[in-house]
Amino acid sequence: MSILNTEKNKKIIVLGGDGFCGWPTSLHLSNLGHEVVIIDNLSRRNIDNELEAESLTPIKPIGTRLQVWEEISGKKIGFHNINIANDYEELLQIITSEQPDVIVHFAEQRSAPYSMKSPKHKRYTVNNNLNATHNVLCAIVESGLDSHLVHLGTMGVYGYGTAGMKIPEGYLDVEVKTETGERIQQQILYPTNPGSVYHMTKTQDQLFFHYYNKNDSIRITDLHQGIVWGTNTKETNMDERLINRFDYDGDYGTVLNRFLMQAAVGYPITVHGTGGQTRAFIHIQDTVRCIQLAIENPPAREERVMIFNQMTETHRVNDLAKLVSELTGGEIAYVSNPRKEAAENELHVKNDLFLSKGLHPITLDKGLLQEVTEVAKKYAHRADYAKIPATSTWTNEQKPGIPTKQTEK
Ligand code: NAD
Ligand code: USQ
Repeated sequence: MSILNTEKNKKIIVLGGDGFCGWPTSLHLSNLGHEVVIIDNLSRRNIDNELEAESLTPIKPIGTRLQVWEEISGKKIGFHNINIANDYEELLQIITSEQPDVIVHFAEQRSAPYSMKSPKHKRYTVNNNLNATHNVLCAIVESGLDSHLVHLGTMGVYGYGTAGMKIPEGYLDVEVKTETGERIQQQILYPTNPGSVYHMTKTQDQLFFHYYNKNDSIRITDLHQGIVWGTNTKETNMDERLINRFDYDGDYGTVLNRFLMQAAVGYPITVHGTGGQTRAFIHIQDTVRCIQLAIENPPAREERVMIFNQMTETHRVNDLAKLVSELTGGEIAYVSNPRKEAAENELHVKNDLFLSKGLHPITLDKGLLQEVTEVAKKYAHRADYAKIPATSTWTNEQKPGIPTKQTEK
């Protein structure tokens, strides 16, 4: 096994580096002095074409983004357009020639509603996400390198019920009774409970990680991230042409950014059901900082998969709607829930690991909410109101015109 760069500055491949989290992360890591290479097949931009929905912010083509970054920072970011779920030989060739110290893996289909739209979308999400993750692991082993894999997972792997306890960081302490009646303490992967086909792919990623870590001693950090809000970071704010995506449509827009955008353009704030769902949140500026911290604190060889809960706070959807409404004067609309999810849930989460590594969480403050509202107002003329409603439903019963299981006569 070859020994990689032990200097402070590392060679880092960012898979999915053109996306909402990947782009600001690539800039942040480049700005810190790391050598960054992006791999992205631009599938997210193609999905925009498929859905006829664009980012509210006018994102530039990847070539322009990279050229502008070089102009203003003097730093070059490499780019390869390949599909990591299909193009295994190309992926292996890039890893072998680039010899990355770290591979950050964002390259998956990440929308739960998109993953539930139709059988085609379910199958695409499973094929893309599982093959992407497995190909990366397989290529690291085949390359013979000791690259540290940092993967973006989701809080949704746990499900959102907590049985009165704080969700631990990946592993659950259990006590089992042996055949001789002895009681033994063990730690197991926290039982998974996905709420969509997309979330299910992330639970399956966990098993790939467990296996390759056990069998091949791959060093892996899995970041169980909450819902990301905000749009720009220090680096994407440096030039308008570096602007980050802002998804607001019914499939890719996430709840808090949607609420802020809706209020900014005068559209009613769309709370699903009673808004009793509680979820974990993190600001995009903290996302990039957490990835930096994960890279700076790699697991040792032979150490098990390191799992962090990458979130800073939890909120109930209805409370967020009220907060945004108070801040902006926007009206709230309670709409029927297109998803199959608990009407209400409590959520308590441990995030001690990132705090212990030096994260100073950005929490929801009015100034930052105002900042997102300003961005949304600035680009309100680009909004297509027809794309705002969430129309992807979870079951056939919810889909108009689709036959459902017949009851026996
Ligand atoms: P995104 O869709 O904006 O970015 C993903 C990028 O990966 C896109 O640029 C896409 O083109 C690329 N990609 C997808 N499949 C690929 C493939 N097979 N080969 C090459 N490139 C491919 O998503 P995001 O919001 O930046 O999320 C990034 C990661 O973070 C995802 O894995 C997601 O599950 C996780 N995450 C996101 C959030 C959030 O709120 N956005 C929250 C928790 C976790
Ligand atoms: N919701 C509304 N109104 C809306 C949109 C959403 O009430 O207009 C509700 C949903 O019903 C759900 C909650 O808000 O209860 C969160 O929905 P979301 O779309 O913001 O988040 P989710 O589908 O869970 O997915 C997002 C990212 C995904 C990531 C996940 C982290 O798209 O990539 O994995 O957040 S987590 O939620 O912690 O699992």
